[in-house]
Amino acid sequence: MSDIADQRLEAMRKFAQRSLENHRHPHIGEFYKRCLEENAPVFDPPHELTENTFYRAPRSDQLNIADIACLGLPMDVSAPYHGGQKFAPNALREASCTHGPIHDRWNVIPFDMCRVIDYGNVVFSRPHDTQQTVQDIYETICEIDDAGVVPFSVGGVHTVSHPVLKALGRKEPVGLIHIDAHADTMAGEMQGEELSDGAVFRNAVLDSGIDPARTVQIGIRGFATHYWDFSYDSGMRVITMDDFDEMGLKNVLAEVHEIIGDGPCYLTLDCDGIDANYMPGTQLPEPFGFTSREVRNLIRGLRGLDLIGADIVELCPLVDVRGTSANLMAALGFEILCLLSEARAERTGEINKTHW
Ligand SMILES: [Mn+2]
Repeated sequence: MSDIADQRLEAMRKFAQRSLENHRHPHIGEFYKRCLEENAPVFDPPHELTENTFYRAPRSDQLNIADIACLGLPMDVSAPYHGGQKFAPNALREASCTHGPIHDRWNVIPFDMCRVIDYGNVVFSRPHDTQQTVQDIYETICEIDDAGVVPFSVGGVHTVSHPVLKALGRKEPVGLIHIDAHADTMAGEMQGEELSDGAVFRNAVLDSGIDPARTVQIGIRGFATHYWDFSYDSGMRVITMDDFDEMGLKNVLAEVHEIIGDGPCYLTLDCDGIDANYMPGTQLPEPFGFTSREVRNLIRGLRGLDLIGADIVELCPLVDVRGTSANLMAALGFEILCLLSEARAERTGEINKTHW
């Protein structure tokens, strides 16, 4: 072999020895070293995990030493078609172990910006009682918010977002980015229930949780569109799936940023906003929706907004197909965790590391 070839091979051998501690992005190397020191499981292969938590965050109920609380809201009542959404938090914990801890485009590490915890699942006092379950969620989110902690909730049916927003909007109604096939603003009762997953955002407006003038609903389509007069009457911006196709992502994002502005806002992601073929695991899968990349890029485009909380709802593992829906939601959930971490760091000027 020639000298030059030898030298090249020698260089390749050196590259091949580079370990994660010595990553070409120094902050990744530092994070990896810290995880080794703290026995943090975030780089462990999934088959070695004995306990699943959201994105392998430490399990804790100590809000006084947390910045972001990931929690399960396993609400299974008030949906029109079928239940099973209560299994979503645990399915998402399991699916989340192959997502993160480093954002693959921005190299952002939420655990290096915020103290992230898995706060567990809320235990409902009367799980078949819609009113009481909504009240239990409201009280839990008030506690989290009073502690200055950002809630990242995994439902449950979409009904959970109403008490969350009622709690977060206590001082002032917040802005809302709502990704969904359905606007969920229907008037009156659904199957005898005012607090249904079809009326979440009407109820959130009436309880001063959200400001309709700072609300954008994106991806709206399908069989129930005649129910959404309240969205238009109250001044929400409804961007249907057809609008999205005609406007394109760039223009949609420009409008979202203009409507939401600098004020506090919340992101709610109903998984049926995503096309039924990418998202079979939900109660009302809707065709003609977002592809997985479209919805990811839409969420990424929310970077810079002052997000004070978020949720993922309506995942139903009982009708999922080989875990594809849970896997996609877990991937999108990590995108959201990155946004929440950046927004909190920016808002407070604080950088706190998660410790295991
Ligand atoms: Mn919904």
